[in-house]
Amino acid sequence: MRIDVVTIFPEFFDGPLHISIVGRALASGIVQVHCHDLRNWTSDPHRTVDDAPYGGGAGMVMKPEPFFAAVEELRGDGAPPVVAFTPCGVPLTQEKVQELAAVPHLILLCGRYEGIDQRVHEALVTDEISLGDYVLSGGELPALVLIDAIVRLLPGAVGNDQSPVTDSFSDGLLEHPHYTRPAVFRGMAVPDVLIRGNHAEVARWRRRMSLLRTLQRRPDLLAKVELSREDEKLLAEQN
Ligand code: JBZ
Repeated sequence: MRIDVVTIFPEFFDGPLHISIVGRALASGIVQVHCHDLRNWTSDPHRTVDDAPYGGGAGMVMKPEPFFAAVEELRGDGAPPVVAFTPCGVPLTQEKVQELAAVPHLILLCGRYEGIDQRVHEALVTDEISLGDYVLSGGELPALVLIDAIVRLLPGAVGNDQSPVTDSFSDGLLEHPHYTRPAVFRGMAVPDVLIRGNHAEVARWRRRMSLLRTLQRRPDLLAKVELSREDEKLLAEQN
C-alpha cells in the first residue's frame, strides 16, 4: 500500500512513522508513506498556502490551488480515496479504518489555520474525517493516527496474526482486563480464574468482563452489537 500525505509540516511525520509496528512495516515495504510539503505546489515566490477568508473574520483559509495541483499530480491515472482531516468530518471508526486499509493507494490532506477552501472538499475529497469532539490545531496528528490504525491491519504488519482481530472494537466490545506476573502485587491479586488457567472458564470470564466494561463505559457500543443468549446470561450473572 502507498500513502501520500500533503501537509505544510512534513517534518511532523519524521519521528512517529519510524517506530514500532509502523516503523517495521515501512522498513519491510508493506507500506510506503510519502510526506509532501504543500508548498511544493505553490507558484509564487513566497510559496503562499493561505489567504484571508471571503466574508471577513479572524484567521486564514488554506488556498485551493496548491491542493488541486498536489492531488492531481499524486493521484495520476488512479482514483484513490482522498481523505481530509477537519473538525467538521465524521468521527473516525474502526469500520472506516478497515475500508481504507483495503485500498492500494491513499491521499491524506492535512488542514491548518481555520480550514481548507470548500472547493477542495467538494471537488477532491472523498472522506472528511475528524478524530473526535475536541479541538486540535491541525490535521497532522489525525493523519498519523489514521496511518497507525491502517498499517497494523495490513497483512504481515503485526507479528501475531491473531492479535489485530482480537483487539477492542473488532468485535464491537471493549477488551477484558489483562494481568501478568506477579500473582499478587502490593496486595492486589490476579483473579483466581486466570491463575487456574482453565481455557473454557478463562474465555467465559473474559467475555463477561468485556461485556460488563462495555456496559459501564460505552453503552453506545453495546447498543450496536448483537448479544447471544450466552452473553445475556453472562451479563446477568452476579459478582
Ligand atoms: C481535527 C484546519 O485544520 C484543522 C484544524 C483542526 C482539526 C483538524 C484540522 S482535524 N481538528 C480533528 O480531527 O479533530
